[in-house]
Amino acid sequence: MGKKNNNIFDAKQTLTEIEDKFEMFQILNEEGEIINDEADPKLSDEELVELMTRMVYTRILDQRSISLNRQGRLGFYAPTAGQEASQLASHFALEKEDWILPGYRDVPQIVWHGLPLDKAFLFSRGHFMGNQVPEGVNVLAPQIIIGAQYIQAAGVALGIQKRGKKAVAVTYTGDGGSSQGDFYEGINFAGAFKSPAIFIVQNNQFAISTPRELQTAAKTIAQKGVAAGLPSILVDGMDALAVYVATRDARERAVNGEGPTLIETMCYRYGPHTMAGDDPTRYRTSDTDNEWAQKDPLVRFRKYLEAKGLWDEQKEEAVIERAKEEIKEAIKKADAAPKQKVTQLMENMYKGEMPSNLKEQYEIYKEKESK
Ligand SMILES: Cc1ncc(C[n+]2csc(CCOP(=O)(O)OP(=O)(O)O)c2C)c(N)n1
Ligand SMILES: [Mg+2]
Repeated sequence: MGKKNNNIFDAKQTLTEIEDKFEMFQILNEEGEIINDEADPKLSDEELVELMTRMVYTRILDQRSISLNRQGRLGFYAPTAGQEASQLASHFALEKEDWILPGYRDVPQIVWHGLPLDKAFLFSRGHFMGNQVPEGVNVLAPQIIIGAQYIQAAGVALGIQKRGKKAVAVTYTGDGGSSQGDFYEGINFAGAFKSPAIFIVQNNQFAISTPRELQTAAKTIAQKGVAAGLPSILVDGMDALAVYVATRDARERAVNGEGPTLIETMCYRYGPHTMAGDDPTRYRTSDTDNEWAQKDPLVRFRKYLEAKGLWDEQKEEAVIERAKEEIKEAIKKADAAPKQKVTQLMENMYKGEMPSNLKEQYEIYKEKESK
């Protein structure tokens, strides 16, 4: 019980009223049943199958990436299992001309946007060729600095706006990212300019080992958008249909000149933060893990599609086989890339004249590499 005070204005009530407005938007329940008919996007059978295919494929890509990392064949990797609906159903609402500004966990979205898989693997290895994006694929390199992509997205969206293009800039960060200064600056800037941006916060409950409850006093992350004047929504991030609709609507507003949206997707990462050695059992209980497993985005969508007669074991097996085959080919292609030279790294950084101290080092490496 708080101490009684003599406040004239009930600011606490204003806060409570705003916070209580953010109920979680859901269309498909855990049994795979539509519980919100009005919001059903009525995707075609083909689209439903495509979205399921991408989620199954990406779960396999995650498993293979973890295994390749353990074999020493990949470098940096941030697991994605549990976040497929959040990542791929939001991406499914986008168009080819839209720009994606991903965080380090958002490799699946940029792969489905057109980044060749072997390039994603080279990115993981820290190879500069992994960041050489083919012409016409509108993605930036995954951002490692937490939240920095939010400011960049505000800039890209402003560029799209100034050129009068019918496109959006979509960016992703995590619950932890929403505590960064860059997060607030990005949403505020885009809000002020009414730029066509979509800001997605994938709330997977943890920033490495820091739980969401310790991250912020805000009851939801979605409500943070209100302060910047953005339409904001809290959505069930394990529900592909809800994530799709929230993103589709945000895109429609953005290209119609109605400005940016903030979307919080409530989700969970099943694996460790990255493959660099954190142990989730030290900060999460298996009870919580199991609770979230019940909400699994693939299980739910599979049930929905099976009931419609659109999915079965054979279809799933075929996707898994194709994924494994393509991953094998892509890693082979990544292996065949020329070994990265230190001098190349430096040349890529400095188009013009290098500072003299680096120039000295450059000459040393050039000499070494020539042997
Ligand atoms: C500016 C900055 N500070 C700290 C870090 C170290 N760091 C890497 S990941 C991470 C947690 C981010 O959590 P969240 O935003 O919830 O994303 P998630 O990894 O859960 O997807 C931190 C603090 C960083 N990369 N950049
Ligand atoms: Mg997180």
